[in-house]
Amino acid sequence: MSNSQIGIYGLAVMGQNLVLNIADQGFAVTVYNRTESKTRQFMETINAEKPIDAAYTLEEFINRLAKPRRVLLMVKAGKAVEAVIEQLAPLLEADDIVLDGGNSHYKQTEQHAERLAAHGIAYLGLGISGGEAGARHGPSLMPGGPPEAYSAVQPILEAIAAEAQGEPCVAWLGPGSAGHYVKMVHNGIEYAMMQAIAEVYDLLKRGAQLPAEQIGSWFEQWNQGVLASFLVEITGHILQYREAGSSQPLIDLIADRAKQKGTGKWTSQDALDLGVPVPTLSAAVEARLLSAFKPERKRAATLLQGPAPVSHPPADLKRLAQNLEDALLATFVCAYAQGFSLLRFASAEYDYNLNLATVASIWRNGCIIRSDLLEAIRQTFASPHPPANLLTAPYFVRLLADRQVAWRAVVQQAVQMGVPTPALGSALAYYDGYRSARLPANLIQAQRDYFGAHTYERLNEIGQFHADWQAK
Ligand code: 2AM
Repeated sequence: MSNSQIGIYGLAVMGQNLVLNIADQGFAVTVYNRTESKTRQFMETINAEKPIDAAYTLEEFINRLAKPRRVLLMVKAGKAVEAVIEQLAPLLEADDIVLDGGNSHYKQTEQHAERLAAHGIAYLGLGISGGEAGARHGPSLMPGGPPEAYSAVQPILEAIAAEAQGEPCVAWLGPGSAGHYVKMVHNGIEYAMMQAIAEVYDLLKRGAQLPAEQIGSWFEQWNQGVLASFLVEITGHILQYREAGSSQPLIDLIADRAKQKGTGKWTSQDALDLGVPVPTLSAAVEARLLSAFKPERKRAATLLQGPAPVSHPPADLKRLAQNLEDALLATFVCAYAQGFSLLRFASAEYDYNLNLATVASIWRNGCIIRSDLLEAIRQTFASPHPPANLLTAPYFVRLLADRQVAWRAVVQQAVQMGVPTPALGSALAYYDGYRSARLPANLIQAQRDYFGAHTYERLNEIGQFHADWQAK
């Protein structure tokens, strides 16, 4: 029988959950995994009624699929994707479609697409966000590649995606690696939002000396207001979680060394290559790097002086909560602003022709960075004259104007307490830098001209100038 509507290669957690989601929408799926035992185990756990069957050889897998074949790869990005493409290419035919659902680097996606295009096989880079639960019940999907290939998988992707205001959180984003690029930037923004939340937690824990559960209940309350978002919501749960029989919140027992897989770093690297500032996204990557230096930090903690420790929690906790809510919201806005600014430049540089309103639209639900802010962001980019940067859209001008005083107070307090806030602080510096009609780059230019004769431009005359700086 060759009638499955899609084949899924790779049965790790995300793969398994996507298979179940697709089958629940009534599509027939054939699954395959390199390690056969994993396939057998998976097949034992599922209800026999579901339209899922398993293949144990690649030939069998490919032969079960209706033509044009649709094969979704859910294997590790990098070497695994490369190896699997090598295996599949000789078995597939022209017009077949391969979707890569992993976090492949966008440049690799371009290479794979080229390699398969030589055989007439279409390659779609498919960003998938939402973690395990998203994959199972509705992720945000970010596809890019040949548009006609997208049309051939559109009904499946639309059926399994999350919904926002009745619309599926999936849309064709652009040609080539557009989907994986957008997913990469999504993750960069995710890093920044997570770091900002962690800093607020730190200010309340180390600064105000509140217990985790109380901090958690604040996040829970914030999630009912303007900060409503997946990450704020789960933080409320996390901080209030105790293992059965434990006298301590689990969060107090978790090692403070953050890990990463690379998408956040890639976002910063590409932003640097394109010359687009994304300081808060980069600060979050750096904060994770510093966290990994645990033994050095422990030694430095015994040597380096900070301010005198706070001996009692701040008197006005309500005020503090309000200020932190404002600072976190403003930082979220800056993280989105930096991410979208990067997308705008990347779109021009790589010919993605991205529609930023569409990107905001499919991030409104299903994905890790979903938040109520994204509807306002969508509306901003859908307006007839969208601004170059989110910060200057009237809605966000007002939002930040109303919060900047509290935001400054938080950063100021953090500095006084010696609690590092690279995300909250870099976002504020980005805001202040962006709203500065004049920056001190005149001095940078003068220095460059002084030691390297790099020349400078003048405000009062057109041209390139060089001064004889040491002339008396
Ligand atoms: P495995 O179960 O055989 O290890 C996440 O690790 C997924 O990627 C798993 O399904 C894993 O298969 C698969 N994977 C990792 N490396 C692979 C490779 N070189 N070829 C095929 N699948 C691979």
